[in-house]
Amino acid sequence: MFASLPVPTGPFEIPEAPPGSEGIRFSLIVPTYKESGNVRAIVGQLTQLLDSQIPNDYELIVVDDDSPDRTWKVALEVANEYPQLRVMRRQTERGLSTAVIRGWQAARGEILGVIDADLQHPPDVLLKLYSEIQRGADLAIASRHVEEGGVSDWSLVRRFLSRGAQLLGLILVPGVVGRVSDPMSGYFLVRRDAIAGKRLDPVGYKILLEVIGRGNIRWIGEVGYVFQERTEGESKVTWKQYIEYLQHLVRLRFARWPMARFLRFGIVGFSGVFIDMGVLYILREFALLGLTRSAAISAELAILNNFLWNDIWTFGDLSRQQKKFSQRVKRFLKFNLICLAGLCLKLLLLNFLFNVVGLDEYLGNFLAIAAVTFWNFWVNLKLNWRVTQVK
Ligand SMILES: Nc1nc2c(ncn2[C@@H]2O[C@H](COP(=O)(O)OP(=O)(O)OP(=O)(O)O)[C@@H](O)[C@H]2O)c(=O)[nH]1
Ligand SMILES: [Mg+2]
Repeated sequence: MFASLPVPTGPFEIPEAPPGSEGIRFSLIVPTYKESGNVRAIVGQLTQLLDSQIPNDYELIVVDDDSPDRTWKVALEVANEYPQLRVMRRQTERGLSTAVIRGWQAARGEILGVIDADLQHPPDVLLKLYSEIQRGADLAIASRHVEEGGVSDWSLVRRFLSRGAQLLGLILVPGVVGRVSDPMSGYFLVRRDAIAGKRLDPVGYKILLEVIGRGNIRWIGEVGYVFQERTEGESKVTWKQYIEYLQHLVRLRFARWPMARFLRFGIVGFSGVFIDMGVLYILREFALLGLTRSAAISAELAILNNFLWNDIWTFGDLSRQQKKFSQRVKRFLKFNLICLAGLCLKLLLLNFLFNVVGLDEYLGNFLAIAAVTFWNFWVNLKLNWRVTQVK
């Protein structure tokens, strides 16, 4: 019997060139956990299919997490009959996404892929995915939400959860989730060079999000498929996967969040508080102006202060590219508008948190300020200090 493949260690990073002497065209990972009843069938079907198209130029890698039903052992037996099959048995790590990456790290292919072991992903779709990559796609995804796609017999609750998760993803990381119709798909192929050398940081089940979020993916192809019912073994999806999914979205959000810039923006905002308070004090104590007038003047001066620092420092690299006086004035006016909208948003939010949620008013105020800071920053980055290419 063959020995199992050594498990790669260290960071989750795919090497630029395949390990060992010779590369091949295609490596397909089949992650398994308690799939002893499926592994023979899936390997048989995949081999038949790939032998007809790219004989001797592919490999299948079963990555099993030391399943108690000894899936790895069954897979090793099957490997005696199928020379293209290699088996990796992981005994220290666990989890679907990391299993796929460990498999890819050991893979020799130029094109890397993943398919479920439980026959829910119809094998024949693989050739369509493969031809998408041949046509030039960096990533080819089997999708339930394009033509010819669907789910066979899902309950209303499961459909709802699946779509809800997608919507949440769209809100948190539109630049990742919004690029594809089925971001939850676990059936796809990707070019090695699109993800090689990138540090992947997977949590949970959704390895595709990681590939789109951190890879260098320009062209994405999608192929419809119908998610089949399981006939052997059982699902491993529990509430834990939903929590991990959330955690993953937040990580991806911050991976793309311009942290240094945001910190500068926060510091500038903080300085504005002192200007606002200081000027208010001076106007009230020494100029003896009315409260409303004093507060309006101090707020506007704080806005001016924040604008100048943001223009010079926070977004300095961007404003230097458009430094005409008229351009600065325009930015200042826009900044005012965004601050005003932020103020309205803050009042709405505070009212909601206090009157509807029932939070303490100071806690509510603090949370509203935090939320509006994120909002202000993002809108300013996207709409105000953005460099437009149009001349
Ligand atoms: N190596 C490894 N494989 C896993 C792990 N969890 C799930 N898998 C495999 O990943 C694939 C997808 O898991 P499933 O539990 O079928 O998830 P699903 O297809 O999204 O959900 P169902 O429709 O409920 O089956 C299967 O081939 C599983 O055996 C894991 O922790 N480690
Ligand atoms: Mg499944």
